[in-house]
Amino acid sequence: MSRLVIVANRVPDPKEQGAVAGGLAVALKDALAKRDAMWFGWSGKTAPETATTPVEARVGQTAYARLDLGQDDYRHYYQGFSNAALWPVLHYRLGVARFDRLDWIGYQRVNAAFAAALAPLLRPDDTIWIHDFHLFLMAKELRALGCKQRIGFFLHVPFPPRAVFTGLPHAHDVLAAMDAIDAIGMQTEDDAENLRGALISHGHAGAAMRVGAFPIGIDATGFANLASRQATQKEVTRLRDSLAGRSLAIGVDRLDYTKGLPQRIAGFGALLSRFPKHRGKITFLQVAPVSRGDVAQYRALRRELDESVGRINGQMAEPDWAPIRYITRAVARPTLAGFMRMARIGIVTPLRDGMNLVAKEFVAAQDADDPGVLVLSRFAGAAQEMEGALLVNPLDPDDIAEALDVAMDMPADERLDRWARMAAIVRANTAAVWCRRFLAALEGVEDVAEAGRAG
Ligand code: ADQ
Repeated sequence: MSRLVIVANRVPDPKEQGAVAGGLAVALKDALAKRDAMWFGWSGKTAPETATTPVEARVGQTAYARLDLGQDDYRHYYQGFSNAALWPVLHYRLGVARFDRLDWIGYQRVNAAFAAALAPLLRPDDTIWIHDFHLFLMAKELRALGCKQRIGFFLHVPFPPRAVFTGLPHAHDVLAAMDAIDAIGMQTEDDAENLRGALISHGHAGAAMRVGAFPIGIDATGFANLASRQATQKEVTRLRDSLAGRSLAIGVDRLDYTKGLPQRIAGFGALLSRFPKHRGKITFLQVAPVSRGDVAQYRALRRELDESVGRINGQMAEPDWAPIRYITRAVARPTLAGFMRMARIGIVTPLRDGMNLVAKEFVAAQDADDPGVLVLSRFAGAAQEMEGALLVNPLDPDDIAEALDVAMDMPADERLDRWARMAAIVRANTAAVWCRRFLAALEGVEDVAEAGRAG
């Protein structure tokens, strides 16, 4: 089998893989166990200048080639065009986006620099799989250097309707770069349709034919085992004891403005004010470690959340009960799995999300004898698959409050029925299945859109 070259913005240090194994590394684990592979991308470190030659390492049959980013490139490519322009636009948030010509120039420069550093390492029969919005232009740059290998691309985040996407300066250049890709994977059929529409209206009908939906999954069995093993661990026992028999609702997100945290907090507040019978009966634990703390929009969000959590706790708390527990530090993954299993309600209400793996993790973590209820945003990709969830409009705190009220009162047989439907999907469409389906489309099947629908 040919070698698989995985290209991602961020490639963790192979020596630390066990500890911080990123989501993508987990999703690709099965594929990488079976064939030669190379990871290529940013090391996560900065240097005065972007390196031209990557630092190489090898662990088993997997090679790693990682580059440090120069300060200027970090600022314009990563913080600028990727995080301040593309991230909000792709999540339908034109009003939050910040555009600067220097950011676009930096984005082009880094995509070209990555291609130039990767090209000499390639073998003629490699299969190249590029991940996510940081690297939209890289396939085109590789082609310009003469690379003939198959190139696939997967977008982990949503793709908005054309009218939103074209608010991005240089949207046309981003779309044109997709001509160089053999298979373009999206999380949902809606995202795939949006991208096809944008490509066709900009005269790239050929690329539109190669777009398909490949919803990502998790290692469901692994996560379920992790969660049940944790049931007797110290942190989990401490939390259980502290609840004193109250129901737990849990939210787990990076602290990001796409995750709908202010509306979620308001929705929980509305539950307590509109349905007072739940006061003192439920505790909401939100874990949201700070991310991208050096970007202004993220600092403002943090202040807003600090204030609204404080206000609701101040108004509603009793001497022996605070309605919201809010943690902005990271919590270890096994502990989170144990917390999820204990929760009566999982609250996953992003304003937009490509998939949202927390929704699937919450389902996988449940105890099959007494499962909890998932309250899920209709605007997360996961909503397409999780029809057993209580679907809500994440912008509407009253809708969230009403769903939480239903979840609190839901009889055991309905909980079980809804959960079983979701669990069957989470177990069937795992990370390994996702990976196999995308690679089959990239390496074999001619019609990517058809391969996407077949799944
Ligand atoms: P993210 O935006 O990072 O991913 P998500 O899908 O929820 O969002 O994945 C996050 C992962 O990190 C999950 O495995 C989760 O358990 C973990 N995580 C989240 N919050 C955490 C916390 N507080 N502490 C510890 N771990 C935490 C992007 C897209 C998503 C898409 C994924 C995968 O934005 O829509 O589902 O890629 O394609």
